[in-house]
Amino acid sequence: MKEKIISILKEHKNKFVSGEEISNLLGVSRTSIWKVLKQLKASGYNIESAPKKGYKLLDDKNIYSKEEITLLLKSKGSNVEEVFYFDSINSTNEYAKEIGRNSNMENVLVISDIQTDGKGRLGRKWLSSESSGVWMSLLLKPNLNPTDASKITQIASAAIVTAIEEFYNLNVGIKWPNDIIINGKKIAGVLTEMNSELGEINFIVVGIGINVNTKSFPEEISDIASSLFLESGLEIDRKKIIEKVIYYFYKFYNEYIKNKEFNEVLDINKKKSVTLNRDVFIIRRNETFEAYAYDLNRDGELMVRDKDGKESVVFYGEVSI
Ligand code: BT5
Repeated sequence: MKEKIISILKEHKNKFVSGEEISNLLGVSRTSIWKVLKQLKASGYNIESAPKKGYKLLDDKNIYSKEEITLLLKSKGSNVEEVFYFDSINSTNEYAKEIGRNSNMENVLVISDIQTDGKGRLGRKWLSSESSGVWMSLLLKPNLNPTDASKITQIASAAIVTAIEEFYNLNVGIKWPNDIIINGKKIAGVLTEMNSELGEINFIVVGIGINVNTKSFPEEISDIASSLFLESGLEIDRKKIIEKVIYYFYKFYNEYIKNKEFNEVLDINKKKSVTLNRDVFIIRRNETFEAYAYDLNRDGELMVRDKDGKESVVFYGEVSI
């Protein structure tokens, strides 16, 4: 109901629409409409009400809510079927995995204004306690081989870079495979987690964290982290970033799932790479070795050449530049 009332107010933007009209359009009593409007005002919507005239939506910028995000994604015809929104949650990836384990739902977006226990890879932390970033996870159930799951990370990285470059005049790089870098600092990261068995994927959760309007970082990461605001001086409604990232994610994802076409994503990952054409350190559980990273192969894996000229492919592990 909230969503429907917001849509009606948006259709009549800057014009009054009477309680009676809304009530006729939705087939519910004027009292229920009044109650919902009261809730909307309380959650930050700037709605003017005037006796005899009705209600007018003045400004809906910067409102971060389930209704706004659902409307935005629906109007753009994205594949997202359901949005779960939280003001605060431990980790959107954890919640999406929970849905994945307990339901048949897919193409679900879990989003939270803040995270109290955001996750990075290998048990690391993703700091997301400020409501200035985009912290979201998509639950997917692709018919893929588990060995192809790493491509989902690259699809997400390509989507983030493409989306950011639409809004900001910034040079965005990808540190293979999941770090998004501007001026040497990390502004976004991707965490892809998979639940699979016997060569089949049950579900994949791709978590995306983007520092959008963040003004400062805790000391532990202040040297390595930055935000789109700090790099550009531009403050932006986070919903715009969500819309574009989701749009490009599904554009690339559908191309890959339906047509097995991965070239555009690969091209972006290569073109934007800050890892290629240089010496890098490959860090694995028991060893660290230095090698020259010279290309990504067709599957997006990192191809390196060691000091003795021996070439190998890096599927996993940490790469330090
Ligand atoms: C990542 O891991 O970069 C994956 C980040 C994924 C975050 C999203 S937010 C929505 C979803 N829900 C979750 O719980 N997670 C996902 P990794 O490559 O391991 O990088 C982690 C490292 O980045 C940390 O050890 C810090 O050094 C650094 N870091 C932590 N918070 C950061 C931040 N906000 N901005 C930049 N760097 C950060």
